[in-house]
Amino acid sequence: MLPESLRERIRPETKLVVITGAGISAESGVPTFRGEDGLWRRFRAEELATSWAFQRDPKLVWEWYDWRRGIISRAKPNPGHLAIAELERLLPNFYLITQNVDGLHRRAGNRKLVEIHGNLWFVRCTREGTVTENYEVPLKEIPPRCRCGALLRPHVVWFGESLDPDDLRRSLELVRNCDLLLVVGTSGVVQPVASFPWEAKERGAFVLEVNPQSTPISSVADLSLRGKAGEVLPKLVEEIREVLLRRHP
Ligand code: BV8
Repeated sequence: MLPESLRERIRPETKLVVITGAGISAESGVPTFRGEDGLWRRFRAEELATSWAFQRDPKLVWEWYDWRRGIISRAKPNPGHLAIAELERLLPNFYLITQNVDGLHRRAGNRKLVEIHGNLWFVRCTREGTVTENYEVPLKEIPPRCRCGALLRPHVVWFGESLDPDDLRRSLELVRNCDLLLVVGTSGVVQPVASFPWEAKERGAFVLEVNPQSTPISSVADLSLRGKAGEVLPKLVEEIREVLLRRHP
């Protein structure tokens, strides 16, 4: 499956960065954003995942998050998630940047990761800013409130909001210094993560895309594997393990 130009880059010290999007959770039954299943009622994510929508109708926004939390609470990490957890065990210089807020990478065993758009199992007080874990499904009270009485909001990055500066700085540093960038299940539309493959490529990284569809990232990718993450990634990991064993016993 892998060309020699990639196999020769696979060594024990290879700096591998993985970027994932909603596509990797599709086989776990979690709706993607832009797939035909991306709509909730008649709303697009960009309409609900904003501070404006929350100010206007916090009940509606929380009903959407409660719906998503319900689906994700019944979902399990799939072979795609498990393959990425295996890569973290195989390569010491591994890091995962996920746009997904579903927490499935953590449940699959990844620890060296940044959830760059947040995690919907964490809530934040809109007055005090305190962040707490909340696994209540369904939520008893919608919209939920902090003990101080103020509204709680999902601890995620909404459209129009800036990413956590430390997460952004760290992610850019990793992407700009990696040997291999593996991009899985993202449509490459949402900034600033969508520009990361170009950051890596400009600094000589090999960019490998896994996606059944072509995306803007396909134009900068050295190789695009057209298939589902849950089917392609386990084979990819097997091939990487074999190269490591054969060439670096
Ligand atoms: C910001 C958390 C500073 C919430 C999310 C420049 C130009 C235009 C607009 C902008 C710009 N710069 C900034 C913006 C605004 C905006 C943006 O990019 N808008 C887009 C829509 C154009 N960006 C922001 O607002 C960011 N903040 O830049 O702050 C600033 C602020 C204002 C103005 C300027 C600068 C914040 C972005 C973060 C938003 N929060 N999530 C929540 O989830 O509730 S984004 C959310 O949507 C997800 O986290 C994810 O990132 C994104 C969805 O994208 P994907 O994950 O790629 O999923 P998608 O459904 O699109 O695609 C799935 C793919 O999987 C497909 O390609 C499909 O083929 C594939 N697939 C399907 N099945 C499988 C598969 N692949 C493999 N296996 C399968 N089985």
